[in-house]
Amino acid sequence: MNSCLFCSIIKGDVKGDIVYQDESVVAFRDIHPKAPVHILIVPRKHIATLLDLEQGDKGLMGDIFYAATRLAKDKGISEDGFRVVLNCGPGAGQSVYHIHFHMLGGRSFSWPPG
Ligand code: DGP
Repeated sequence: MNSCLFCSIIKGDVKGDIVYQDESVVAFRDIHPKAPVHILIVPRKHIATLLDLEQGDKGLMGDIFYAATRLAKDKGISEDGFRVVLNCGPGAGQSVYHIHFHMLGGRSFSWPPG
């Protein structure tokens, strides 16, 4: 998946402001932040969309949410609250086809999202 932007960030071929990594997950700051804290949490494994998840990826999703809890505490947004969002497909606004969770915090959020 040489043409995948997030695979390139994970490999270090494209610069990313990495704030967390473990054996299965990498998290880096979004280049166009929509909140004071806006971090993208991605699996090292290339998975294009949520619909491409396989049975063997179920544990990986737990790894991602565990990383989110670590990051929330580390970045000081756990007390006030934060949002974790995944966009799947063009109608939801997905623009990078390597599955990623947006972690947003540091301000209030309205519901429903736009
Ligand atoms: P989505 O629209 O859900 O696919 O979100 C993709 C996000 O990726 C968007 O918020 C902007 C971010 N993004 C795009 N290009 C780059 C990049 O080169 N570096 C970083 N850190 N983020 C990027």
